[in-house]
Amino acid sequence: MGAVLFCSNLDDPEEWRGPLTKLMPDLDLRVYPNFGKAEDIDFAMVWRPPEEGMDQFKNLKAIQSLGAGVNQLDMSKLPPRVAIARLVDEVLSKAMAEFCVLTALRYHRNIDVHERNSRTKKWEYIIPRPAEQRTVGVMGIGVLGGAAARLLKSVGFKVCGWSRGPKKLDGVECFHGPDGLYRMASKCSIMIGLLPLTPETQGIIGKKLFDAMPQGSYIVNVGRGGHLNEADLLPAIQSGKIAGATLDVFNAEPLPDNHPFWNRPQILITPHVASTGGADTAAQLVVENIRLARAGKTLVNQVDRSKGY
Ligand code: NDP
Ligand code: OXD
Repeated sequence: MGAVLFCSNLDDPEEWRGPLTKLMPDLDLRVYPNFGKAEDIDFAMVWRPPEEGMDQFKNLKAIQSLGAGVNQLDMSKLPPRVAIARLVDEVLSKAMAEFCVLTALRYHRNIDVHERNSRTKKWEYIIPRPAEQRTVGVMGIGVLGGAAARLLKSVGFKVCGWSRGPKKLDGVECFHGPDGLYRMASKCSIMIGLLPLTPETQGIIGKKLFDAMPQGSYIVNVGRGGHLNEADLLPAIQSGKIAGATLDVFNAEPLPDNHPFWNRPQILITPHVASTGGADTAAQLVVENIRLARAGKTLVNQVDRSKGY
């Protein structure tokens, strides 16, 4: 039987070993870079592949991403025989939905303004509006965006969602396709980016989107840094078109000290913490995928490599 490689600069393999071996007692888990013979490896759990790539693993059948996103795997460098699966986990979905509601409510209830005012002893009464008068847009209504849209709805917001193909979500006004985004944007004063990063979605949060939104709107990007056209954000904030942005993901992480986004009162930076999965709950999926890969079957949550997500 083959061995499973664990390769991540972010995740602790020992947190996974217990839950995995409970479900698969004969699991041979090897942690990069101490994986022994490369030809033993037939399955890999990976956040970011090693610098030298995955070519040395000639018997690799499948990669289980340690994240919901897979862009960091650079699929173009992986042979077609290697199947890829995304991590889908209820803990991850719940945490992401919480983060989206938290950031939407922070803007909706003007907490960002009160935070700034409290630093300068400014007593400014801003009349709170009911959530029902606010429309929040979610770009990407898959597993995570769908969970976020449902929780936003339960708080009382009007919710719109955007996807690649047509979709129905209870109580959510759904849009799809390139034109659909800008039709949706005209209704939304808070926009949450929860897309996978692909050539089609690169730079999609930029001037064209900001221009389509109402004056004084808010942006929340929790997808990937590459979705934001960074050069477009500061002028949009300067002009007041965008009143605030919460950014959790960046092209370069950690965000470099000299990056112009630091120290902007209208930008809240969080260090890629919108959501994380739990090894305890996700181990079930990983073990199922190890078994499926070894049996030559399609994985659960297998990525469509032609779509890139
Ligand atoms: P899914 O694959 O379940 O959903 C993706 C959604 O995006 C789908 O609705 C899909 O449309 C839509 N989409 C993809 N391409 C396009 C396009 N070109 N135009 C319009 N819609 C598009 O992904 P998840 O919800 O599980 O995850 C989304 C992303 O969240 C991940 O890829 C990752 O980058 C990010 N993430 C961030 C985390 C953080 O902590 N900040 C944590 C976890 C994930 P359709 O339904 O038609 O296919
Ligand atoms: C993920 C992430 O993709 O944490 O899961 O960003």
